[in-house]
Amino acid sequence: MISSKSGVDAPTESKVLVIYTGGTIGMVPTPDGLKPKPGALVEYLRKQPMFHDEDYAKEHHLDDLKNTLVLPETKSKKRIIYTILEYDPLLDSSNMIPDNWVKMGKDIEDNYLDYDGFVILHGTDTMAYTSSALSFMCEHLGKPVILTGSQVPIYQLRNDGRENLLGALIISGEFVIPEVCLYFNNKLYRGNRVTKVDSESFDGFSSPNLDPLATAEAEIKINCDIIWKDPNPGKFQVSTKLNSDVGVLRLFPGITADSVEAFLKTMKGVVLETYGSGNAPNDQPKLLTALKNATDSGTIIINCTQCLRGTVSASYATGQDLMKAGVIPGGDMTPEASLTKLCYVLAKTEDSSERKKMMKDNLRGEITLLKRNELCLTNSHFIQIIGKSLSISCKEDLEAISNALTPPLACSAAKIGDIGALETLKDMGSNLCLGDYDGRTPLHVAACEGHLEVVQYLLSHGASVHAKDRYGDNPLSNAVRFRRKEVVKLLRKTGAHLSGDHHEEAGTELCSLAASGDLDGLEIWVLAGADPNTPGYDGRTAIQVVEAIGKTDMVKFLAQLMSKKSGTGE
Ligand code: ASN
Repeated sequence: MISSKSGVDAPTESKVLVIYTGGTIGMVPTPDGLKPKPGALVEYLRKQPMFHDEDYAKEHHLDDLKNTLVLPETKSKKRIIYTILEYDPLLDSSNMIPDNWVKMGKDIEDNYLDYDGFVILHGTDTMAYTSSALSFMCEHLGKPVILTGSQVPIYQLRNDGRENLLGALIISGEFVIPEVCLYFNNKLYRGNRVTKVDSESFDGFSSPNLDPLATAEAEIKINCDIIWKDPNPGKFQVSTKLNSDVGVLRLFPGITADSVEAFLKTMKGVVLETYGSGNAPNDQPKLLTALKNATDSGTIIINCTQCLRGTVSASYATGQDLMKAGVIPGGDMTPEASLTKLCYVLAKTEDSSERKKMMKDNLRGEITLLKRNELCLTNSHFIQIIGKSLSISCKEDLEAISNALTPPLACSAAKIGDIGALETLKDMGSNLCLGDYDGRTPLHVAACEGHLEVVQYLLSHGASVHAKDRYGDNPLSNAVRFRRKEVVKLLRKTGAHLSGDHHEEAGTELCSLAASGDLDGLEIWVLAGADPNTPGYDGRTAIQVVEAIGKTDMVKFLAQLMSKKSGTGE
């Protein structure tokens, strides 16, 4: 429940610090265009009855305090006393750089104990970057920090600055919303979920993947369910170290591998803006190699969609290939949140796997990790959570539950090609070689799916190539059935051979593949160790079948396969 700071016992005054950094809200026309005017805003607000109650200020000696004003009584009979801290110089937010975020963060930290809430007056152009950056920098925030500004200067007759500033002051003075937020056009948004979508409309911001935290209509309605709850509460502090070796790379049709490579070379962290649900061209091996080389050398690349709404998913092969190149799926994070999260995370730790983990984690409500209806065995997060929770206790029955659940969890992780989830299960003490209720091991599943890296991982962690499921199939016969050539080769190298039944059936199978002219099928069976000289059920070999039907090209092909096979010493 979000407490309003009003109530029977609640103090009738609250204090808000307004950090005024610049932006259109305080700009005046000049021959060179709109520019902020130092000192003008506080003097303007002092003269507006809706922003300053002179009588109350005199009566309570607020006049003596520099740049301190007081709002008229709010509906809940509260006085919001606010002090304006004006920056010098005041900036058009297009001129903001990470050092400016650091200054704001420090000012919040220095004044944290003295105020109930903070309002940051800021230009709209880069406000979403600042609100995102501050959301990460402010660790264990317990008070509201609300950014706002306007599309039209507050000094003009018709403007949006008045409503925006008033709303931000009232919400920050009346409610304990422990988040960095952005208030615009009667809506309070989570700061790391917003993006500027309109340069003219008063409704200039959108939070495409998260509802507003509050709406200010006749009443101010707080959406309590989605207000951020700090999972590890602690003492408030601002992390002022940021790494600015980051950049945004937006894909476009025709982008070349060379330009991608050149860009990646200069960066420690990159937001890759991809198409649709996180897709990139996968028919240019050089481009994927450039990405893979960069991630291998420690560059953190995060995949964000160019779409305004929606999430990066693994639905398409074009997206999955990015994951294989080490690119981290950014879910439904905005590019602004992803970029500033990179600045924060890269400065927080040097450890590459820790960096990747932080980028994937939900640090401040910036990413939707799991929707309830996605709770299923093929969800990496779900598998990891179950794996971790099962390892919490070592009581006997929990251990038994863990043993029973590990195989299907590990098989599910193998199915989605998720080495991270397998690693978590292994770290929790799970045996990755156990079979499920049908005796199918993670290696069977990875072989069926053709996940070569997972097969490699499992083999290097003790998985047996000889494990048989209830149908007598081993991982090699599974890989043959689904024609996973590379997996077949790898399994053969590690000692796999066709299991009894398959070995016996090989002759007949080869004959029928030969009869139907299926070269691929023949090749994969021979790669798996089948001998084209083995007779089928009618005593003829595959070679005799193709000779009989006069397919000379296939006779050649089979002869080649056989000579390759004898070359391998089999
Ligand atoms: N250029 C201005 C700024 O971002 C735009 C605005 O505030 N509406 O500072």
